[in-house]
Amino acid sequence: MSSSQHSFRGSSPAIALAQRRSRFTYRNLTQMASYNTACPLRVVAHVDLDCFYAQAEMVRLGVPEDQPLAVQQWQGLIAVNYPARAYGIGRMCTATEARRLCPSLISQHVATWREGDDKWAYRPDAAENIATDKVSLDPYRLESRRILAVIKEHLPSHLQKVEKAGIDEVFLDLSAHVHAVLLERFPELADPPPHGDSSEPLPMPSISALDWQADALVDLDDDHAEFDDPDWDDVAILVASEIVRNIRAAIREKLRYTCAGGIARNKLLSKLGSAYKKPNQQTVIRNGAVRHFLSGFKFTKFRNLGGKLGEQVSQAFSTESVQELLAVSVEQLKLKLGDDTGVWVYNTLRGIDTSEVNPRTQIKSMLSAKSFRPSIGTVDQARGWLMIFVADIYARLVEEGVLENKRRPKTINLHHRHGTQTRSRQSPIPQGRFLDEETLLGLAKTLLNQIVQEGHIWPCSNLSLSVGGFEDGISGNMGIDGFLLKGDEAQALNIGPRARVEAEGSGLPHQAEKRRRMDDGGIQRFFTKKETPPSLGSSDSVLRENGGETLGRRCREVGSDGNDGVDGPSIPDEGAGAQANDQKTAAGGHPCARCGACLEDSEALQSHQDWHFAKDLQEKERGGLAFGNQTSVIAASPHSGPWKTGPAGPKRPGRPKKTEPGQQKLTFG
Ligand code: TTP
Ligand code: CA
Ligand code: CA
Repeated sequence: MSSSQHSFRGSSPAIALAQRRSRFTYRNLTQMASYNTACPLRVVAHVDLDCFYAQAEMVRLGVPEDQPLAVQQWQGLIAVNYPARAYGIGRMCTATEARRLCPSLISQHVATWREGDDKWAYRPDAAENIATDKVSLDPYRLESRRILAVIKEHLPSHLQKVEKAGIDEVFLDLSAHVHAVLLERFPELADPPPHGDSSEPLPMPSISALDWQADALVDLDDDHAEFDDPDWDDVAILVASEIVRNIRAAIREKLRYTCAGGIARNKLLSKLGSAYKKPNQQTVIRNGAVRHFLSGFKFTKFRNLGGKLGEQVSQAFSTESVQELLAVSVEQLKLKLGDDTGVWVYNTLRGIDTSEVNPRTQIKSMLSAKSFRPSIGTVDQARGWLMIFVADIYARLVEEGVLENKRRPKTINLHHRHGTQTRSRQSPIPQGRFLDEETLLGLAKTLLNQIVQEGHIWPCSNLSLSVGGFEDGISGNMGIDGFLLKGDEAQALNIGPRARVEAEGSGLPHQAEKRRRMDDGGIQRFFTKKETPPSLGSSDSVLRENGGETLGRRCREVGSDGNDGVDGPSIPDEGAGAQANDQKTAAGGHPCARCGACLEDSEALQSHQDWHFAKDLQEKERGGLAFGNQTSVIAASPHSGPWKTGPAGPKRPGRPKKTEPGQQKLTFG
């Protein structure tokens, strides 16, 4: 990376430095290079786009930066830019309320698929056509990929560890990259340790002051002082901060997007950091500032502590405050929460998180669905929707590498609702030949015919199509050329028009972007954002499992905590959503017996229950997998790094075994 020695100033006299030793060892330095998650010099960044969909629309439409703009979905808002937030507009507002608050607001409706049309498009009348349209998030996915590509371009190819953690966010483990920069800038670090003993402390950094430039630098804890000489963890985080600043500048310059960054020693802290100062800023949390930084938070804002677990903890200890919970001993936590969870919570409150930044995010299944209001009543209508679902799913299969035969699904499911009755049919997807859009559509129609033959299936209030059982392709058996289909070849193989656009437009070989399994620490599988059941007015949904696109239904619809979007709104997770809805149930409405969500009317309740149904199907499909390894951290060991990992994951109370819920995302499009 480009050297910016100017960041380091005020070198201390070498003799004095030689006598002082770092808190870190040669072994710690080596651990950085291997992305050891227990390495005390680890550096992780989180980058999150500002008001992402809103920026995507601003860029697409060439809207001036100070123009208030919101992205509308039917009558609601799903993203609000910062100029519009200044008028008090947030995701809680309806489009009408928002225009009242700011008459000059541009309220751009998301693109939609339309019944009878085989492409998504931006349509001026989309908001009024909830019955015939289905939201398409493809434009944002495309931008998301371009942003990811810029990020990767700005990291050395052999030293990158990037996890796409949502449609507009990534985690970067910068440890190995920073390690390389440190060796370049401080050649003394390349010397062998005294006596060949890697547990020897490193020499102190040959600098005494760090120039943090304009970053939001979180104040140090009381027992640390700004005038203390920096140690290697500070220098590492400074270098990481430079890298992030460069990446943000590149995204800005090449694609015109602003984003926020958080730089710290792990995912937990870096994610809190990126949300700390928005828009267009980056926050650095040095190790010496962690306690101070965290003490001001409610722990329910922490990654993985927002849902049921957070709720359980706050009930058990009658507080949501990190500060207050710090007084609770690990024994007490274990007593109330179980051993693993207790230890995990104890560490999390102290900013300890050894979960991996994991570039592998393999999709397990994809679902495209629509609830009909009014219901549909003919086979032709249903077939029209199947075409849309297939186009929607196929576009994502292309992203997954289906054209290169890298990954493909094994099964296809159709789910149909008539009144209170739900039917579903599944069929295998023939393997051994190229999977195209027409094949999928043919299979979907066959499934529909099977349902139709049963009779008494109209009117239909919900249809959903899903593919699952993803498998890696057989590319290992053939030369790579056999699978990288160029535009013409794709055409010859009768790939649908949409897929061709994707294949050509985005440069297929680049699409070979690896989707890898996200096998983050077990706790994450429990507690990261889950899909939220659609509720009031939710008319269509796309269920994905990829640890990637994080697209929730608007909070207010499931009873949010009143988040107005100003401070980085969160998608309500299962727990929070259900809780809020429980409270609303008392006030009337149509409660869901499964999760307590309170729906506006019986139709909305039905759609919502369809969601549960589709979800259950998917769960069943994934069945066998159990919780993965869980990182539990508490003991310090000078040789294995300050933290050690253990195998068992915390048990989620009262829930059946579930696989990798951290990867499940629901897109209500
Ligand atoms: P976020 O990153 O949560 O929010 P944001 O990017 O709009 O704003 P911020 O500057 O605070 O980060 O979500 C990313 C995108 O995901 C958002 O632009 C729109 C979509 N989204 C929904 O569709 N529904 C939701 O409830 C949320 C939270 C996001
Ligand atoms: Ca964002
Ligand atoms: Ca985000």
